[in-house]
Amino acid sequence: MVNEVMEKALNKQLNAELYSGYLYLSMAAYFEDNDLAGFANYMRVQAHEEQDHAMKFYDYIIRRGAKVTLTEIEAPQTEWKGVIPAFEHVLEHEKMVTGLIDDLVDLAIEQKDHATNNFLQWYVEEQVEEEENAMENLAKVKLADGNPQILYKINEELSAREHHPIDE
Ligand code: OFO
Repeated sequence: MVNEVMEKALNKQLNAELYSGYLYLSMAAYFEDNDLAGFANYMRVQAHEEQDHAMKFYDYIIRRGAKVTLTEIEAPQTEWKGVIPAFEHVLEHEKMVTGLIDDLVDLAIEQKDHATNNFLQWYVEEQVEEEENAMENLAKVKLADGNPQILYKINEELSAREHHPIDE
């Protein structure tokens, strides 16, 4: 079983993952509204991935005999000043999430909860990928700055992204 301190912290991270999904779905809507369907698809898939991250916490909390408690999800930003500010936001957001996961790992170690520490290592690795993707995408859109042809190509490329369920 997880103790009450871990139960609270895991539920808090479940909420943070749902918020990430909400933020990326909001970005998807923003790109739809700006006729960038490929960018919108990318963010929609990202939102789906975040939902998977949340459900992984959901399942783990239950497996450890604790209770899932859903709380209010903060309203995300709805407008950005273009693709570069949007992808800068993604990178900043993912760096912040990495910090949250690192704090959770610290807490699990402090609480001598080795199983939770082990469970969280999946997220530690996932955050490396999340930041890597965010940096790559930001570099790409910066290259396209002021060049509609490159932006069009990136938009096409991002339209190919598909959702794949998490491997256990
Ligand atoms: Fe859940 O990784 Fe992004 O936020």
